[in-house]
Amino acid sequence: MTGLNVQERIQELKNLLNYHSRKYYVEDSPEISDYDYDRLYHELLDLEQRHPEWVTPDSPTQRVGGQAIDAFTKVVHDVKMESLMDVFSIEELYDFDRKVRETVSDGIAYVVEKKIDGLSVSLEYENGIFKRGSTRGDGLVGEDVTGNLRTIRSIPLKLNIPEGMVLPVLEVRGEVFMSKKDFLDLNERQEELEQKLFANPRNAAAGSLRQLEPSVTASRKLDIFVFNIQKIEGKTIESHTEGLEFLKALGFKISPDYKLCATIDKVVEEINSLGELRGGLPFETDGAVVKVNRLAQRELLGSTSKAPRWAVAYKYPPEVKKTRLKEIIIQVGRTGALTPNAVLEPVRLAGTTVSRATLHNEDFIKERDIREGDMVWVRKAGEIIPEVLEVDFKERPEGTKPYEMPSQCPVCGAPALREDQEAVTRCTGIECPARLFRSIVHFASRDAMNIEGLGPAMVDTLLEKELIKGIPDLYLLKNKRGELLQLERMGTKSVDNLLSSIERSKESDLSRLLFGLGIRHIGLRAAQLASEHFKTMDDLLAATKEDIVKVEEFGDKMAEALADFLQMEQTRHTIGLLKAEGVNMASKVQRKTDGAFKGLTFVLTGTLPTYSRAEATALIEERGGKVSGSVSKKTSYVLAGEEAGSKLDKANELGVRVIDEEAFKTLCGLAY
Ligand code: 0OX
Repeated sequence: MTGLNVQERIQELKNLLNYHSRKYYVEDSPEISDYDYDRLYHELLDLEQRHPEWVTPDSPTQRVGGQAIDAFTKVVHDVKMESLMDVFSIEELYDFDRKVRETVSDGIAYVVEKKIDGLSVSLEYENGIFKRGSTRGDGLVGEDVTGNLRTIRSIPLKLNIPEGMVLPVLEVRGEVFMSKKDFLDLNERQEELEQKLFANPRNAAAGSLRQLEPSVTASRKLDIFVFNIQKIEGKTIESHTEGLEFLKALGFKISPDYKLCATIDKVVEEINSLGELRGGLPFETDGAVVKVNRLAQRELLGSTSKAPRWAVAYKYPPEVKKTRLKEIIIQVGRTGALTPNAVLEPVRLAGTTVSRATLHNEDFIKERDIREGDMVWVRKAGEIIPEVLEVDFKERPEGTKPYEMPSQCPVCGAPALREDQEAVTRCTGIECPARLFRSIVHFASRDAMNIEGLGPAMVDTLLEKELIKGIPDLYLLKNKRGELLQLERMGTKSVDNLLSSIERSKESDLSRLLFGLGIRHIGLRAAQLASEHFKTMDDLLAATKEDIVKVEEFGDKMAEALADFLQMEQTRHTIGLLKAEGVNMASKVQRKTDGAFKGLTFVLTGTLPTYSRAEATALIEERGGKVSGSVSKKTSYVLAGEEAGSKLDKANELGVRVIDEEAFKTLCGLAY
């Protein structure tokens, strides 16, 4: 292709992609498949990489900014981003209408819109090109989040300005939000990764938009509805509806199904019907916004210091209903947590028919004495997930029994146990299909089998594509090289690295394997002690609880947990398969009784900069030293890393020497 041809093709691709992106994200009516879209996208990416001089900010490839920004720059809003006055009753709506009429006497019409529960942003365009976007902040000063807003597919980077029109300045306002489904999916992922959960879609949207790393925002599936022109030069607009239609034609996704109402009675009717509908919508609405339609009338009405006098937000009361709780069933989540759910006599609640509600956990049920057969009050918490509030004890039928959590996982039949300090009951089956994700992530982790490239995201993909159904399947992945190469972002090099890391893990010490099986109460150190004591997996499998309790530092609880786990059919099946694939089943640690550290006892605490606990322990034991779990006067050294806790205090108290990793390396003869 000649230079000119390349430039033309780039322009053509940009136009095509912007067009299809709008069809998909704004109009919800795609004309081409995702596959074809991706192909066009990659063609553009490729051409731009070869000709960076032709990359422009309106290119669809510029949506995911790779660079992190240090902090957000402040943006002073030229036109104040006002807030809305809230009303909570129909009477107050009539008051609002009366006040409007005191100033504007004739030809009043209102627009009723859904009030989207997200966060308000301003988008600035110059000659149709998206230049800057910011959060509302306090209405006068917000934060520059342009890079993050660029990742939202329904924000046009370039507007469809009609032929012959010049639009030097356009600033619009809209609400960035996350759909209910994407919010639930995000929280599920957050839980798996042991990250903080978001309380509601609004928080999730706000947290995702105010990220320093735009690629994180890009992964969060945000969306926007635009509902106001803040500033415009190049076109006169006379009414809100005209403005909305103009914005739609420019390529914005506008406030959906807004309604023009000639009277306040019609407004009330519309609000009531929206109230019926809203629970069933894919996104959260916390009310309805009523706005005077004509802009000249808005001018006359003006604003108070807080909000415009020409608009009001009606807030829906949360709905609560009483219904029969027919049965309590158990759902097993991907972390193995058993969550009790109420099966209800179906009831209409905030726009949907509710027949299930969460009961959270055992304590929630016990504290409220919720029983099968009870009449219960139900509400939608955060308007999404229905929850049982309380029992109407007056209506309790005869013969109900207090609820007991099951002692077995309903999915796989393995024992389900609740730890002392925890609220949740968890399945303990290593092969349980419900908790497979967590089991595999742990198995592959650094202190376990240390399989590089097999983090949570990769495990998720492998399970989703059904390339693995259990831990032992990891060792069969070498026969699925072709399928692995088809995965997103998996080139030859990464596939080969992953496969060789899996192969290498077969040689891991028995202690790593034991730790990797994820047994209750058996941490890294316990796994090391047990594996050194029994030497082989076969001997461990033959051991009774009484044999196991003899392991150094083992208490009753640990011995019982390990013995129970090793007796489970699922455990034996998995171990059998791992053995058949050639995974090492023996301890390789030869404890030296002499060496540089002979007679020395070390205690490890905190996180070391480079060594894992397992690595530091191995270095000590190779030199004939001992690692102990608690500090005493007999301790020779405390090896302390970051966030070292009470062990460090104890060492200082007893005058035990504390060393860091550098000093430890020197002691080991590993420093240069
Ligand atoms: C919403 C929403 C918010 C424009 C001027 C004052 C309030 N969350 O859906 N705000 C507005 O209007 C602004 N409209 C909405 N639909």
